[in-house]
Amino acid sequence: MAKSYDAKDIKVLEGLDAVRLRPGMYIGTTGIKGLHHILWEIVDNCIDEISNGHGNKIDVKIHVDGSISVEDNGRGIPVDVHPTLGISGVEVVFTQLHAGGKFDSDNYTYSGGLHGVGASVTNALSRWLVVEVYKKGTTFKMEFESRDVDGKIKGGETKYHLIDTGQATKKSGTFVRFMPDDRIFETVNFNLETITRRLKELAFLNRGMTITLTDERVTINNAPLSREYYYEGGIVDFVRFLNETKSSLFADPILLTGKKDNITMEVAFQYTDAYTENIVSYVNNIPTGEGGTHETGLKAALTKVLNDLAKKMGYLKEKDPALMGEDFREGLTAVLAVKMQNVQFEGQTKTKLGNPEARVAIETLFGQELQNFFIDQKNKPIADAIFKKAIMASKVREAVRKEKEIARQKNSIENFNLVGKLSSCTSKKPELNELFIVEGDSAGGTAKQARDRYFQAILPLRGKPLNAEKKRIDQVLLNEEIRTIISALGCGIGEDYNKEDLNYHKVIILSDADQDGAHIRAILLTFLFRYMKDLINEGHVYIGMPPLYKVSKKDTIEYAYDEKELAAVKERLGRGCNVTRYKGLGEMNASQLKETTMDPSKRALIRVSIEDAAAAENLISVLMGDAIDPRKRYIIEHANFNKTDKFKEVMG
Ligand code: TTJ
Repeated sequence: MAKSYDAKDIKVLEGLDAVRLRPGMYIGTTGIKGLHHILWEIVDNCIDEISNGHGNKIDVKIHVDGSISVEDNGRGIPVDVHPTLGISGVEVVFTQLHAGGKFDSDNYTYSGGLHGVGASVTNALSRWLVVEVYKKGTTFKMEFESRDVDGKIKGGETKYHLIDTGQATKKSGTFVRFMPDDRIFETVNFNLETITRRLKELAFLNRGMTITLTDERVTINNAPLSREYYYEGGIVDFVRFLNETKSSLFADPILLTGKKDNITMEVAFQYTDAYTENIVSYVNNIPTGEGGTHETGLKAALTKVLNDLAKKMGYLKEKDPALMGEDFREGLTAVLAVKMQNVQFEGQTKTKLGNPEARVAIETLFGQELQNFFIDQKNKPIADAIFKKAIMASKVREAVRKEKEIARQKNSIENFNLVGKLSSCTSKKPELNELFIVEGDSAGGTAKQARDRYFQAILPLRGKPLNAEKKRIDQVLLNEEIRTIISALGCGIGEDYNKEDLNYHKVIILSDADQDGAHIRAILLTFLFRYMKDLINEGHVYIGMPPLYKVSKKDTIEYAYDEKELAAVKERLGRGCNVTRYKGLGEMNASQLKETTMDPSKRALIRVSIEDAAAAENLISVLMGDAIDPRKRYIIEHANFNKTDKFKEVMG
């Protein structure tokens, strides 16, 4: 039976004024993040109500005047009068700090940690706020406003107390509309994409909820922009969404759930042929970007249970060494959603779960459920796929380890053999030095003639061994050219990467403007992304840009890097000019290559940047993966490095 709940249950801890005085104490910042925070304070109430089994729909609307409204179809905030405060439940919720059912663990099962400062904070920081409660066949209404009281601007003042408007309705629920105060916030411009992302996430995390978003500031075909999110599968659909651009190893994500010591766990996961892990975790719908105890428990159970099963089911022999956790997480996409009380956040951004009991509960629950899942014979094909992948990952790991060892030895003795193909430069100043990685021996030869041997080194890539479709990264790593790159750069790979040892501060990839060239470039970037991420992050990696066209007229020769430039050059030179399209680097002679591509005063380079690791991983998996459609899409959108983001180096 549901517990009775009315205005007297709402705990009152302190008054409101402090909020306007120190907004940062309550919402972190008065920037764009804080602005959205006061929206999430409202939305959280609706999520709580629906999670407790009352209602199934939330509608968020951004209005033309810049205000925003949120409506649910729950039971409606209590309208009866609070016995000691003598005001309605609605008035309590919006005027008393820390008031709200969520802090009463009898009526509300979980309390949030990130938000949870209460709707009164939203009210205090608004120009005005309107509430309607639909209940008992009628519409209740109350308004709040910001007001000048004795020369002091106050927020969340009662404009009029709760009234029964007499407006009949069959609806049940709560509607709140507010105007954030532009004297508090640096900006009051709600961001459509920020709100979209969070509402979609909430819809994934709360299976069966319908969440709509309307932005009346934006019209499409005379109708306001509107979006709707509803996921029957909840976090299973979330995993599907995360894996959309990847090739999964089995059709449907696995869902495992459980409850222990008042901690509930929901995990959905699926493996793809990618090499990275993607674990997304939440506590009480709050993202835990830095992970924490719940994730630790999940990983520990995954490693332990799968290792046990690997031996029991015969994927590993009794004497084989156990696989490592990372082997079982290669290609893993997982969403972990935990619900618990008294959440403690830690870490730099306070997005890391600290509660030790969460580790224990999740390790136990996930371990049990995972074991049960694989005991079921009909899941054998899934086990086959996972263990095959993990065993392959362990072999790659072993190969990488050996490779590092070899590289280390070579470094300590002499790396004469390995860098044999490298034409090094004479300067010993890494910050000046440039390494050109050039596709093909013949272009490499031309580049050698074209370079300034004082600071430009040339490493020709034969290309062939790299050129096969779908090379695994371990094979790439064993490739002799790649090994040459590693020893030429001198900075080590993976955890051994040390920027102090880097021999060249510009690493310039020079490949043909065709499919093969694009592929070699993608493989090199994949390699650098995975094993020398900081090299990219610190801006050392560049793509060289040979021109696509030569335009000549009598003694004049000009170059164009794309169609637009070609048109401009043709116009400048006028009638009777001769255009040739370069098919590859090999068609240029040394002086042409120097002039167009290598001479710092004339060339153009594209600096390879990683906006963030996630985007880069996507780029890599799109370019390297098996999922044909996303790859095609990607190439169509971003195909030609030569056309986009070109910049001329600024000469010092
Ligand atoms: C209803 O009665 C039982 C305990 O929960 C009560 C309640 O307050 N439910 C509730 C609050 N549903 N929705 C809200 C709510 C909705 C919005 C849009 C804003 C606020 C502050 C609360």
